[in-house]
Amino acid sequence: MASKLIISCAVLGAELTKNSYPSLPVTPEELSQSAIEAVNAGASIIHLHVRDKAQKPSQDKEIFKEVTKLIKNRCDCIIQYSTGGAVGTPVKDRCGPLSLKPEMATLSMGSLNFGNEIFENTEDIIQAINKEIIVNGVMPELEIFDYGMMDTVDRYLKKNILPEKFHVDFVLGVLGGMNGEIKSLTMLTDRLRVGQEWSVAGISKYQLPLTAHAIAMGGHIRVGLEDNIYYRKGELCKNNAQFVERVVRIAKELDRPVASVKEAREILKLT
Ligand code: KMH
Ligand code: ZN
Repeated sequence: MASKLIISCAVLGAELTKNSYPSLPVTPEELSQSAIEAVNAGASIIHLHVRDKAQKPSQDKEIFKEVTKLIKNRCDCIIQYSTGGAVGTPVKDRCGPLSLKPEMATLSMGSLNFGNEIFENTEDIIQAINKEIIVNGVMPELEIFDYGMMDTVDRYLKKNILPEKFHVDFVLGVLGGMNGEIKSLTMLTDRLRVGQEWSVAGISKYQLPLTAHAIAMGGHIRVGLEDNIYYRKGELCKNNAQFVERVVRIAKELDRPVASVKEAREILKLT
């Protein structure tokens, strides 16, 4: 039987600007408010990127600390720091916030074209971030953008490089990565070890169909402005919570109970 549904919300990302989404939450206050609204709507994981005062993507540990404090002051949730940062962020900076020991952090499992840029994750980069994740006792979420990255996961598992416990997230629909067709998702889930918990983050138009399928397949789901700004074609979403609310409604119709934060920690073996 499928576990209860864990909803993650990627509240900001590194690529989006106020030009394309005017009410983008960027300051610590705006970001924490949006995260809290998402949690109140049913999300139990907040995938976090932050911005500096000039609204530029940042891996500044102090900003992560401030946003984390603002969120935790007002609600309990699992906070997952991005180690992807923005395209081109040096690996040392990408690891910067890990010393704050968040419950979770991302670990991208390979390089890919990211629009017209390259999101670089060489073997050295993956292993350097993985090492910092282990040193700080953080649970990684392996970000899979393309099919071959599952081979890297298998190779690392054979070599015993990865921590014992991890979560897997398929990020599908990046321009340069694997598309978000349903058959992409089923090909990827076929590669997982039995019992491995997984989620899917569908970029843009893929978000809604992948949500419905992941819920039915027993996976978990990530939504949020980092991945998609449109509630439906041509209509910008109101905020992060609106996406989470829709996932909760679909899950209810599909008879899949939504996990509380406590239950999410149990499912992910974070406790
Ligand atoms: N901003 C992307 C280049 C992550 O958060 O770990 C990478 C990213 C992945 O967003
Ligand atoms: Zn991210």
